[in-house]
Formats: sequence, structure tokens, C-alpha cells
Amino acid sequence: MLKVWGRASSANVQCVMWCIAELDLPYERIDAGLMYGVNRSDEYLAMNPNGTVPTLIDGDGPPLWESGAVVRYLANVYGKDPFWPEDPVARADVDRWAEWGKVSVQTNFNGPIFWPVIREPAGQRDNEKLKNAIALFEGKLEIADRQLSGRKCLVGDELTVADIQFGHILYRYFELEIERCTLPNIARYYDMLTSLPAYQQHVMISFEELRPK
Ligand SMILES: N[C@@H](CCC(=O)N[C@@H](CS)C(=O)NCC(=O)O)C(=O)O
Repeated sequence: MLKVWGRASSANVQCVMWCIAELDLPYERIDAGLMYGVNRSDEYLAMNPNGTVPTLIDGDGPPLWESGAVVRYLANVYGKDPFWPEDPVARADVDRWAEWGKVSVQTNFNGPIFWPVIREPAGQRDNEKLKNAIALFEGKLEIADRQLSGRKCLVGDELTVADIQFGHILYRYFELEIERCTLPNIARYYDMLTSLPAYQQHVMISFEELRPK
């Protein structure tokens, strides 16, 4: 049985939970982080010295953290082709898009766009900085839009680890009160994602609890 620590409203928890659901694995999720606490306790820090969520333990295995590594672990142990290809070259193709989604796309969204919009009152935001951050992020979306031309998913027509690491960011992007650019392949792709039960259950989660009270 998989045990996952992390609040459902965390983007990094969401990609792990979406992966678990796509692989149809049994799990227990324990709320942790921000208002739920737990992640600063000695017991938690002994599992994950960063005090971040998610942390995952699979049976008698060691605690695993860093959502990208956790998703790759799950795919290595439980994933099948084409979700996580057998062939090392095909796998590397999926992995580069997965890594890109996590490292180059998500980091250009959560810190510079999501948190300022959620946390700072509209009148007090640095709008120029936000505009530039959105332009940078949408430059990444344009790359994905081109990649999605003629494909249902980021790599081919079937869902892969790359979609988990990239696609989970889109819910926040489309729900946040910002002006968005129009990218037809991204729009079609997002429509497809929102029709997936696992995406609905684990990614389409309200972020209202993250707004200041
Ligand atoms: N690179 C790490 C980042 C983990 C991270 O920063 N998680 C955030 C939530 S998305 C966190 O733990 N924040 C502190 C908290 O929720 O208390 C990963 O991908 O797992």
C-alpha cells in the first residue's frame, strides 16, 4: 500500500496523486503542509529533511520525496508501455518532456505567477513583473502547443509521465484570474485532460484554501 503525505491543494502532491490514480494503485493520503501542519514535526523531518510535501512510502521501502523522482519511481515499478516506455530511447523522449514540464514550466508558473495572484491583493501587486512572468510562462506553453500539433498527448496519442508532469499545471493556469493567451492545441489538450476521472479527482482541486484569510 502506498502512503502519501501532502495536502490535496499542493501542485507537487497533485502530480503524484494523478500518477497513482492513472496506475490504479491503492493508497492512503495524509493531509500535511501549510495549515495542516505535520511536515515540520521531527517524525516527518526524519522522513523528508526538506519538510516539503509530498513524501511517499511504498510498503517497506524508504521515504521518497521530490515529486519528479516519486512519479518516476511509480512509473518504473508499476507503469507500463507507453505510459513509461520500455525502450530506453522512447523512455528518454518521454522523460525529457516530463523533466521540462516539472523544471522549466512549473517553476515559471507557481512561484512567479500563482502565488503572487493568490496571495497579493490586486492593488499591491507588481503588475509589470507579473506581466513579464506570464509572457515567459506562455512562451513555454507555445512550445507545448507546437508539440501537441497532430498529437493527443505530449508524446504521441497516449497519456505518459510527460503529461503528468506538464498537464497538472494547466488547471491552475486556466482557473487563475489572469488574462490568458489563446493556444488551440493547448485548449484541446486541456479539454481532454479535464475529461479524465483521475485528473478531475486529483488535479481539479480548489485552491481557495491557499488564499489569505
Ligand atoms: N521540488 C519539490 C518541491 C516540494 C514543495 O516545495 N512542496 C511545497 C508544496 S507544493 C511545500 O511543501 N510547501 C510547504 C507546505 O506546503 O507546507 C517537489 O517537487 O516535491
